[in-house]
Amino acid sequence: MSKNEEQDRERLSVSAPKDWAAGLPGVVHALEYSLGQTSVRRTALTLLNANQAQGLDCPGCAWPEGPRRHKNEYCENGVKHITDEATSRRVGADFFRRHPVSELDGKSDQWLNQQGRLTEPMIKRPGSDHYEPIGWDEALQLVADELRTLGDPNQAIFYTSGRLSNEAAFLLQLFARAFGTNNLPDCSDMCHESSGCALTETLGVGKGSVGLEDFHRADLVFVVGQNPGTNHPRMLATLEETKRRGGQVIAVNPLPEAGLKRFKHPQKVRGIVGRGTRIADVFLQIRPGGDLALFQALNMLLLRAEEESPGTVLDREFIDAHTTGFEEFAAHVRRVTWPQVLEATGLSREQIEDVHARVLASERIIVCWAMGLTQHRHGVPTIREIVNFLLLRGNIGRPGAGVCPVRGHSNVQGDRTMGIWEKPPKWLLEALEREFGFTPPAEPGLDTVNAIRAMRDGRAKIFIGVGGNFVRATPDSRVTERALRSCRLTVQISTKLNRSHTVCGRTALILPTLGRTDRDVQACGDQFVTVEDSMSQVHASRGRLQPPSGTLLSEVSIISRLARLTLGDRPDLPWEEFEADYDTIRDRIARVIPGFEDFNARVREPGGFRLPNPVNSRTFRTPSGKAVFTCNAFTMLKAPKGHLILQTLRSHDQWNTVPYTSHDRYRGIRGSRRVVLVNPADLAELGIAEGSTVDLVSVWEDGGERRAPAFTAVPYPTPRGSAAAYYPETNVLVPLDSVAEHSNTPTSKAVVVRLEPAGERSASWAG
Ligand SMILES: Nc1nc2c(c(=O)[nH]1)N[C@H]1C(S)=C(S)[C@@H](COP(=O)(O)OP(=O)(O)OC[C@H]3O[C@@H](n4cnc5c(=O)[nH]c(N)nc54)[C@H](O)[C@@H]3O)O[C@H]1N2
Ligand SMILES: Nc1nc2c(c(=O)[nH]1)N[C@H]1C(S)=C(S)[C@@H](COP(=O)(O)OP(=O)(O)OC[C@H]3O[C@@H](n4cnc5c(=O)[nH]c(N)nc54)[C@H](O)[C@@H]3O)O[C@H]1N2
Ligand SMILES: [Mo]
Repeated sequence: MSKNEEQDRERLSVSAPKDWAAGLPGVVHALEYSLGQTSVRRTALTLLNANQAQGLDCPGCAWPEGPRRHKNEYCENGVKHITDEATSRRVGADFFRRHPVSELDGKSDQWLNQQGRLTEPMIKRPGSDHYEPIGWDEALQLVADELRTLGDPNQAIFYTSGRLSNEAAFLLQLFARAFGTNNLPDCSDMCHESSGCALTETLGVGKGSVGLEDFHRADLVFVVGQNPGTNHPRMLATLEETKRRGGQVIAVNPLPEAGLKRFKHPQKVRGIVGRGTRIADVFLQIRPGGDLALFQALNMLLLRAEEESPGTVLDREFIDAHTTGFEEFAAHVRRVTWPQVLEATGLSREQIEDVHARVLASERIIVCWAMGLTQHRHGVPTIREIVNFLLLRGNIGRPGAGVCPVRGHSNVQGDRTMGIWEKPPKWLLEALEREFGFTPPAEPGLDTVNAIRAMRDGRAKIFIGVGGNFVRATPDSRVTERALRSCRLTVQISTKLNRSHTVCGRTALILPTLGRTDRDVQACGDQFVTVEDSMSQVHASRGRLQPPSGTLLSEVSIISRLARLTLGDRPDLPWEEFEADYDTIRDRIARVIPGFEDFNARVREPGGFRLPNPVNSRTFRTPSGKAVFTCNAFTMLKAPKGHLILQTLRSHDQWNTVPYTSHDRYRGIRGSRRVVLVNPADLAELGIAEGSTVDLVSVWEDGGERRAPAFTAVPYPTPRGSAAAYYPETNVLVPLDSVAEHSNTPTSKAVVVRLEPAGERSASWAG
């Protein structure tokens, strides 16, 4: 725990959780944060450009913008996120002269981020405790030389975060593969990888199938394991539209999140002065990890209903024509029993039967989900069971129905489309070979968890991060820190200072880059980049702000120059041309990636274009050519006596690893992030006083002790036996080997912990 965090804790105050989201306070809080970061003029310029057809893609989340954009198409958290990048504060050579790395390492994540935008390349040489300035040419030559001296290209790791544009992502995977490795881990490994796995296996495409217009037609929308009021605020406007057109919403979550209850549209008069729209018609307060059991119960009820009135419940025509595995699945799910389901979900039979009745009454159903499903050991089976649920009544490949994994980073989906993947499909390798004339490596590379293992064990020696904050986003912080520190070289291509700059290899480089909001001018003039949102819409993004310093290079420039220095001049790989004119990159993408034909022309249309999802024409690219019913073993999470299942989640005032303030307005928490939310009955049973200080200690089969010290125990309406605390402070508790089956995603939503009393009551505790 850093000094700042300790001080933060002294100011904790707690009030009742809110039961509505957004409205006027949302706008006020957003502008407050923004004006604390930059001038009125820069704020106005940035916000007017956000999510407009020819403007900037808001990097706040991956929810689509839709064709009819509001003049102020932004949300509170989008505003905070954009202005955090557009800040007027700067971190240059002088800053690093004043602050040695060891001192910066003691600062909180929030403090590091608040220092401002990085302005010049910096190097920390072996044995030194200071970053010092270095020229671009020298810095990139150093990285190229280090890469070339590796015994094996697979000793290098190229990490990306979903902020990367399509153009930069395409070049990065091209560079890594021309260099000879598929070591392309990305933040998706910790995020929606479970969705990708489950959907590819069952439907043939690892992406969502619905578009915004489907939400206008749906009769029933499930919002499972997701906190849209904080993490996808614009989704609430979409759900409000579903409701206005007569649809219903069912929310499934262990926590009564404010945005799931009521929404006040911040850009509509009724949202400012009215009571707002009730979002969830039904709220199922499920036990952590109980979703698989819930959907199995619903599937079991559908099968029974069909037996009672044959030909009226299931879509037999669809099942017969388009699916495989129905009989085995049906036999499997019929064996699920009520006592199991009730224990796993913590729900009552009446609640589940009520939802079943609503399902029967609904022609068109969408299921949305996010981290509450993917970051569980059985995340992949849970999502497969949701696919079973939709297949039963033909809710796939029809308007108003389908799957909707709600992505996080604004271009995390696009990066995968561009080939950022450690397991490249055969078609991609063949297409790259055809286009560029070299044979890319075929053996799979390292994902995030395996990259940490490889660095820990000395098998990987160079880490290059293009965006993101690897050391804080990943599990088992102490292990990951040691892994990074053991590298020969770590390179971070970043916009802002973060912990991955202070936990670094023997030699470390910070390469500052342009952000989404910045104007990007290259030899051939002004450039724009492109991104793909959660619903496969590909569109342009153009920054308009004066960059924070004249020396910044774009991600495309940095990757192109590094590739050229590493691989030497090769006629098949014209890096200088790519850097000068991003159209030339898009021409290559058009020839390599299916669906991008005529890319340069189509992306210049207002709003861009939508990549076709074959699922919507009931074409399933699975080995059998059909959608697949699966049998998923019944799973239940249960902590041993005296322990709790801890989920690690986001507050309302953070963006992933970067806390903006220490408040979490909707949950009624102010002044500290070191809180653990626990059911009051559990606190009583464990003999822990409300407001007392506890250490969180995670319990894992390797017997090792993982401890997050000094959290205040706050009573909160979370299901019995479970608890919640913020990420990334609690990543230290997530064991590296505790991962989801198939997807290798860390199980950040289910860490078995015990609470150890650690001393006095927090001074400011007021109950
Ligand atoms: N403002 C803001 N916006 C963001 C982000 C941000 O940090 N800040 N991050 C972006 C990114 S990268 C992502 S991936 C998304 C994340 O968006 P979310 O998935 O909404 O993020 P989390 O805070 O992890 O919240 C997980 C939710 O799942 C619930 N949950 C936990 N366990 C279970 C369970 O077992 N079952 C069910 N049904 N629910 C469960 C939690 O109570 C919580 O409401 O948001 C994106 N948007
Ligand atoms: N315990 C726990 N761990 C989790 C999660 C959880 O719920 N619980 N969630 C996981 C999820 S869903 C995700 S997506 C990951 C997030 O993992 P990451 O994507 O690695 O982390 P971020 O916090 O988004 O990265 C923030 C940093 O990105 C840099 N940055 C911002 N914009 C740009 C840009 O335009 N270009 C470049 N080059 N750099 C930029 C800035 O320097 C900033 O400090 O964390 C995962 N980790
Ligand atoms: Mo994410």
